Amino acid sequence: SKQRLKDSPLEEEPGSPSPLKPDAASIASSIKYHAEFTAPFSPDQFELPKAFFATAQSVRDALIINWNATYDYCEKLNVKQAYYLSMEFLQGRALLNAIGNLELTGAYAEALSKLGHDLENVAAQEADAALGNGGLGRLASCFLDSLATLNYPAWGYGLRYRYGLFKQRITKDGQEEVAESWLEMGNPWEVVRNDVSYPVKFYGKVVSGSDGKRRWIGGEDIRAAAFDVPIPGYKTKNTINLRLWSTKVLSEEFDLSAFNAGEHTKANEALSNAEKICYILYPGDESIEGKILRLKQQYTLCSASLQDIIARFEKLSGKHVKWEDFPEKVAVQMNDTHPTLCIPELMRILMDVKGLSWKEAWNITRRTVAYTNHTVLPEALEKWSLELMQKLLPRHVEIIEMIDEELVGTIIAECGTENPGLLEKKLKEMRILENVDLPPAFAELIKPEEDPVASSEKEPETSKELDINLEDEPHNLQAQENNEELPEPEPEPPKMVRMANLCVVCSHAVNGVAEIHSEIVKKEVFHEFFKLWPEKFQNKTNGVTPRRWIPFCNPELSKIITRWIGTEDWILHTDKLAELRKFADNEDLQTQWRAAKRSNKMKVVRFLKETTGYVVSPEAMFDIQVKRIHEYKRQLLNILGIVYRYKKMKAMNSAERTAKFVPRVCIFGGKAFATYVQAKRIVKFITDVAATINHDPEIGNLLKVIFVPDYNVSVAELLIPASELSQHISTAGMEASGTSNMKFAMNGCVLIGTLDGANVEIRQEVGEDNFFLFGAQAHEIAGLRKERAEGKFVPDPRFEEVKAFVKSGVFGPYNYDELIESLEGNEGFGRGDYFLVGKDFPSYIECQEEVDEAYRDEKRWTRMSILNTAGSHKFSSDRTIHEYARDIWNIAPVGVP
Ligand code: HBZ
Repeated sequence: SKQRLKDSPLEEEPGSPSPLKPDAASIASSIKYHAEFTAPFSPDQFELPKAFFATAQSVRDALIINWNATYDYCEKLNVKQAYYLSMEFLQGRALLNAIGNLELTGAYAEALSKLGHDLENVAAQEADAALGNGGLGRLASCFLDSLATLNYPAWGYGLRYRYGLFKQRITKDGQEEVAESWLEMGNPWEVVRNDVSYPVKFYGKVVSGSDGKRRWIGGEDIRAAAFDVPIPGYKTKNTINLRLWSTKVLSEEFDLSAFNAGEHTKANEALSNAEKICYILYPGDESIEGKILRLKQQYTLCSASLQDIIARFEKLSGKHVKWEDFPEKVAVQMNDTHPTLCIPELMRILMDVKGLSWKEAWNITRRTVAYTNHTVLPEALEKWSLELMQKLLPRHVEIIEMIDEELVGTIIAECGTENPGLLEKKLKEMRILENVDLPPAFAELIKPEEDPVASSEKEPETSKELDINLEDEPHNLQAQENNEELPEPEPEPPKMVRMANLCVVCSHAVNGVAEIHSEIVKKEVFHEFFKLWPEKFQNKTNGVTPRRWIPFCNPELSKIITRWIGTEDWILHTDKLAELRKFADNEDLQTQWRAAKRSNKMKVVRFLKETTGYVVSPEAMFDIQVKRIHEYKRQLLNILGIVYRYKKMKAMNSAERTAKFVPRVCIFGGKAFATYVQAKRIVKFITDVAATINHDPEIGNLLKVIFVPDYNVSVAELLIPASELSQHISTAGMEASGTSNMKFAMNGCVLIGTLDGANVEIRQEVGEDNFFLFGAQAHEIAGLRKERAEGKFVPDPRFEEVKAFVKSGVFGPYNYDELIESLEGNEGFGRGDYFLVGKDFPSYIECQEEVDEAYRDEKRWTRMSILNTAGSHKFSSDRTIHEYARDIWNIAPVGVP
């Protein structure tokens, strides 16, 4: 492992420490200092956990100097800054990334070795900061790295969850979730800012002041306190800030007399109510309490961040605050709809606190905020119960209602009233408020046919659901007073706030995250909005930080790349990777390339033995699918393909088997959302298939299936460099982009995939011959589903054969009927193969045969692998961030001197 660090392409020439950089001796003394004075461990030992803590503290010292300089410089220049608001930041570990960016990897390795430790073992002590669950959160973290590296003035804002995304255990029953207590050993990277906190209010009511202004009063007040994390850029002094909010009680809310009277829980009630907001990422939201908690989380992020941004703007404006200049200094990017409340919150602060008019506040807000969409799945587009939101955030609902009313006016003005059917359709699709009557001024204009009075007398469904006191409802009282025999009322559809529509209406820019996704956003998801405001819609194809995802996780390959390109500049200018193309057939490069892959595979062989007990052969092809478990990502297609392969193998004798099949280790990893039953069944199924195949003596090393437990950023850093084939096989049109596909390609892994998300662009860049394509295309999906629903789909006999094999019970006693039934029938919930596994199955298994054939030809495969790395240069998040900075945020780099 020391070798790995020595081999780092980022290392300085030995013996020539930069005058500005500390050498190993001074680093060692800094680590010793922290071990003695700041690490929260017993004095008599220097074991790995303490070594990690002391090392991280010493790195933090170095970062703080740059961090403060960046802060001061941006304040001094008072330039426009970008603020990236996200409910998730999936940072992973920070130590190797920080010293890599500081170009101190070699010096730290040497210093630790003087102190009797190995850097890699020390780094492995760090808990992953898993404040995110998948692509969206990891994207936010990659963006921070690029923002810092490219010297952009920017901040990240998020929440400091006490427990990160759950730890996944695999038991005989499948996935089990365990709390991820990442802060337990302390977090050496964060700095609590005792002087930075803001009040955040919930509930209460809105009143009109004597000046006619609306005021939000009463309710529950908590405080959001700032914890800052430094984000160093690579080869630059710029170190930006990730500010995470933690919640606590406003002031002395501890009820001393209750406590002294023995009512200990009651005494602490306010504190625990405040603190629980930041307990966990994704509190279960099946219950009303869970929903309220999640909305409180979102509002806390938005309110505290905006108060902070506004305070900075006012401070830097000096005596004369020109609010119309706010968008010249501030760009707010909403990472999906989760931070949507920053729209009404900014409006509220500007109007109710700063005294601006509606029009002024609206203009400022619209020019400030922008929205990134990450999903086209209708069920994933966030909606909140209007009633719940009204209780929790009454003033924000007033503002949202006003925005909705203005939108209705715009739609009517654009569409006219001549064609009421068309107008109604547009209003239904575009309004922010769903199932809510039109504002009175407009209701007159487009009177519906039926009697509106009758429907207004119905009891709102949501009131029942929310257990809201209906006694205050005037229409209800009247029904009781009249004592009439009312017919059983039809349940009314719940009134909802559609967050995505609010985002689109109020943002000056709306972007998708890959070309195909941005097209779907314009043509389908927000088609009516696109027709109204085409200029708002953009594409920003995702990217990943090349630092973490090539040199830091794959130093051996990086050394080879640097050697062949002749410079390590490719780490900053990834377009240089394209130069590898001309050496793709060079035998020397090919030999070195294969050796690096082999060495990375060996690390995974050891890791798999430690974590799962399975021993796999490094000679086999490493075939990997790691991502959140979701039906649309089709882990089921992959595992059924494996079942098919296994069944074929069983029908052959040993010689035939070996001749026909390339040995494979098929690795799965990923977490299923705790309440997503079908996804958890898929996990259980994979582990059952694995147990059967891996223990089948006839199969041996020809096929192994492994489910890696607790997939996270650190596991990804180990698996991706070792992967040879990786699977990105979602139903076309459903994966917005995917970002692991980019990381795999960068690490010389060949992809098998559908024409979906960023796969489309990856295939273009790496070349069609170097990508295994199969499956239906996005434009065919609707037709195929229709055909299916009409009972016209004829399944491939091989698919039927595989399903029958599973049903026969080969994989143990667990009942897989519901899983298999989801792939059968024509239509209905959990049936009818919505994700078209059966439709794509034949082309998938045929494509897998082509994969085997290509892999048998070592030179061909290595060439494909090299061309994947060479063609991956577009997918650096540096490129993506430059595009956001230029097209959406209008910010310019500032190099801290
Ligand atoms: O965002 C992912 C997309 O699925 C993926 O295709 C894309 O590459 C990535 C970055 O743009 N989306 C998510 O990760 N989404 C979530 O994690 C999510 C979290 C909470 C929600 C909805 C979605 O309420």
